[in-house]
Amino acid sequence: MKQKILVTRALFPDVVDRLRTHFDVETNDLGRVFTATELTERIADKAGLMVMGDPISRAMIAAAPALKAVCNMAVGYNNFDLAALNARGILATNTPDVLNETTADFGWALLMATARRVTEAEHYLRAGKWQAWQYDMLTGTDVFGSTLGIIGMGRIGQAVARRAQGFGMRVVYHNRSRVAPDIERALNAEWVEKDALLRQADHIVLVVPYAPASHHTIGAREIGLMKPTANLINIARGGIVDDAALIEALAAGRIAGAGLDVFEGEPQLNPGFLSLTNVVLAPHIASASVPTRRAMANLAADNLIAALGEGPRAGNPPNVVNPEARGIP
Ligand code: 8YV
Repeated sequence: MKQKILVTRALFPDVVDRLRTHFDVETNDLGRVFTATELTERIADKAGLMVMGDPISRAMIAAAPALKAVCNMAVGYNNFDLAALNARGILATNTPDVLNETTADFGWALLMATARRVTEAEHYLRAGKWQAWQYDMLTGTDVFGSTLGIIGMGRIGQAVARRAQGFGMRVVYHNRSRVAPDIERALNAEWVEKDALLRQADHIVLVVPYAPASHHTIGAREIGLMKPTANLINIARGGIVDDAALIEALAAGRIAGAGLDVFEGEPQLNPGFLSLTNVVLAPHIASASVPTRRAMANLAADNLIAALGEGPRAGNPPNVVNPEARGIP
């Protein structure tokens, strides 16, 4: 008899078909995400889950006695209660690397759109406000030749830094630990303290994973250190930035602008963002290119197939994030 798995959200049909060759697959055909209660009920008899960022809580894990693997279609995995998974010996996996370049591209899309006020310009045009060329119409900040500050120099941070070379930028970064000297040299990137980065950078890109220690990495104090002409870009996670403090600073013109793909409490967002003109807002789409989403889906499926003991990597999925869970019966 095939093991039972749940795919929590709509997915490429061919990837679901691939999973069906291995498992008895339950899908979500509701046209919306499961509520926590629905998810708890549905995972009760499952051996594995393919999850698209859905919170998997201690209570859900406790209600799923057969669960052996939870496989996120995402590189971030702060939606998992890892301590609860570890205690039960349940493997958790993510989808690293396959989204680095696409996510970095989108960071740059937000950076460019914010610095050069692209969405504001389009709204201006659509509203019929364009009467004549004016020397100060929609003037923004320069990207070429400016200083880029990257907070979080992991795989995606490095992909963001690589692109800066074409823009003749000075690159400073902050990370808990410095990256290897050869990588620093190749990226032409200099490690600096966080406060120094905040003071020096013209454009700041956030690419740190969410954890209690990174909660509100950027709050009122940090925004206060930024240049009044600086732009803040968040392609990491909601919760890395104190959204209320950011809204206040943007409204008061204490910094120039922000480009945001992620929000505290998303998909709800602080309504204060909606009345600001100096923000570019996106609904968590940094990894959303078709090839990348296909690669993420297939990698999450590879992980699930291997985690549940099928295929060439049986029992040894490529992207385990909690090796502590191994060996716990
Ligand atoms: C995912 C992401 O699309 O990979 C991540 O960590 O934030 C996105 O690429 C999203 O989390 C849904 O799983």
